[in-house]
Amino acid sequence: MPSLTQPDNRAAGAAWRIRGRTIALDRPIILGIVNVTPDSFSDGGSFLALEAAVAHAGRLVEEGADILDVGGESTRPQGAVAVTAEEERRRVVPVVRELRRRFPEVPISVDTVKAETASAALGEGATIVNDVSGFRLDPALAGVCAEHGAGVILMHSRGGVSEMGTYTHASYGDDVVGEVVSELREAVARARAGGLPDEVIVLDPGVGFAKRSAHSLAVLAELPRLVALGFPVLVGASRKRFIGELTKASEPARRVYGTVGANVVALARGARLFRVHDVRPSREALDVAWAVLAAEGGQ
Ligand code: PMM
Repeated sequence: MPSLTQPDNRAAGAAWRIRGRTIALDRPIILGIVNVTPDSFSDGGSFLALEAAVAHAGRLVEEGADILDVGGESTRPQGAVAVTAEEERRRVVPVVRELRRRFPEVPISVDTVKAETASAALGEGATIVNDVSGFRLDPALAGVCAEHGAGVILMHSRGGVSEMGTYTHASYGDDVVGEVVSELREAVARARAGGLPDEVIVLDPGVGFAKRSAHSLAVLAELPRLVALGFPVLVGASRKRFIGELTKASEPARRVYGTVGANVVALARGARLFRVHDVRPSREALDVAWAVLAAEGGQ
């Protein structure tokens, strides 16, 4: 039975290099989610949407977010409609620009699968690209990230944007985690081929993406197998469907406690970055859990 805290993995990926700076992973790092999609802030691209997104981001920073993750294309199972690069840029770029101005110290990540959108956001001061396709969908994206010296989050998923949140490709053999790890190795190979150094790469098992609840639970339970690749690991369990299934909270906003539970166990299994909608609950829980884990072996 492996140790719950996996002390051997504690040192793995102790820092993450993103343009112009290094993020130390000697404590849990939280990415606060700023979704600028029509189902989040009414009309993406309008002044009101911009103001709402920036005000929301301000609350996330105040609650302890270390990084802001801005996305303009939904992958939600019930409403994922692929948007054009132009529409995505219209939603995301003004928000990135304004966040850079108002919170110059907070790194900004852009959640996109498209090189065009990434390039525009990186040009406005974003320093991280969060690609839920792990460089599968746009062959130009890795090169754009390399050009800008961006940090990258490579998430596991299967299929296109409109189906990756569904079960269309959720068929695995008897080792789900092995398949996820091996597909993420391929993502790392694509990153390297695009000219990215290993120090800028973070890996994410893609909870809920082409995964039924049992698959999501398996990747969280066996996270040390992903951590063993030597890259920092990010987990995005926040408000996901598997939490709703376990807690009977059908409304995503009511899945906060379940999210905290998933994040704490992921921390204990080696995750160091957490992408969440509700920052304060995870900030407090992860900081306390981290202090307990760090005291292991102490007096
Ligand atoms: N989940 C969503 C969107 N982007 N990015 C990463 N790296 N990991 C995730 O798990 C992830 C993501 C979908 O969730 P949302 O629509 O609730 O933001």
